[in-house]
Amino acid sequence: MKKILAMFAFCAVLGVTMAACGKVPMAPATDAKSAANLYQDAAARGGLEASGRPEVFAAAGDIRSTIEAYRTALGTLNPNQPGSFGAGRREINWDAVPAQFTNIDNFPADFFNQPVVGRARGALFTTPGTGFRVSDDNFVGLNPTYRGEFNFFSPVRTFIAVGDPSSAVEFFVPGTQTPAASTGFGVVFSDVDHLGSASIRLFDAEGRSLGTFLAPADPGGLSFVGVRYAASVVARVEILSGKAALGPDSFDISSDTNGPTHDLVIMDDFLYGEPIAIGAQAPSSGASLASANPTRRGAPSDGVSGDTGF
Ligand SMILES: [Ca+2]
Ligand SMILES: [Ca+2]
Repeated sequence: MKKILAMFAFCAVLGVTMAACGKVPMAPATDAKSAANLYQDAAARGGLEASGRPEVFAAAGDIRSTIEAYRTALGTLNPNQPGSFGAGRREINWDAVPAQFTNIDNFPADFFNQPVVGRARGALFTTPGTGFRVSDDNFVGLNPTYRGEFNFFSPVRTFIAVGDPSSAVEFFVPGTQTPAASTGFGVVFSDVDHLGSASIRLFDAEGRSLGTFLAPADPGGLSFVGVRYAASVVARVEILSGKAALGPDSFDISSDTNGPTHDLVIMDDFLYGEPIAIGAQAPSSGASLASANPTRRGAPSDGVSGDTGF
């Protein structure tokens, strides 16, 4: 009871919605003292003052209702086509990534910003590591000891950075080189054994930190953390997915392997607000695009959506 009360107190401090908050106490072994660190360094940042207090959505275990609440907060799912719709959201679930880009260590960093219907989503990936990998077997092909270690949220493909557990997402007007900003970003993690092993740090267009937000732990299960602002202020997101990179010689702390182990974590769905050109908060281009294609909002007619698309 003490732990649950403390968790609700922490939720109130964070401004987590009740829908999301209801899921947080399901996180096993997430003690209240650690949970207080879920919202780390935003308070001291001028960026936060300029951007207002965000809504934070965090859950572990059964994360579905929290993700639905986050989707509702971000707005309608836009089709995967070039240009900004000025509002709503985009998603990446990796699941329709073609076979030739799956289970390789050089998944294209600009795959989801290419000016192609189905791919254009305004997200460019970077990493201090050597590349990116999309897997259709939760990375068992990379290391057989991972069997049963990781799970997908959306079947069946998942994602990691190669050679480093850190990566970043930069936003662009989808399918263009025009820098953009979003109302927020959320990501699903799998096998967060310890609080602090998975997090997102958001930055505004001037490079100011808006805060670091930790994913609750759920060993062997799924975790989610998502943040949303009222305005499109998030230009870049740094993601920490585990304490070490996955690889043939890298083992999770829950494995039976002798030798050094680390809390390894993988990623699944990315959800984020529609990228809007920086300095164009009034959705001029997006509004014109949306109004020119009014039937393209919501469930896309081309059959490529966040659930069934890439
Ligand atoms: Ca997936
Ligand atoms: Ca782990």
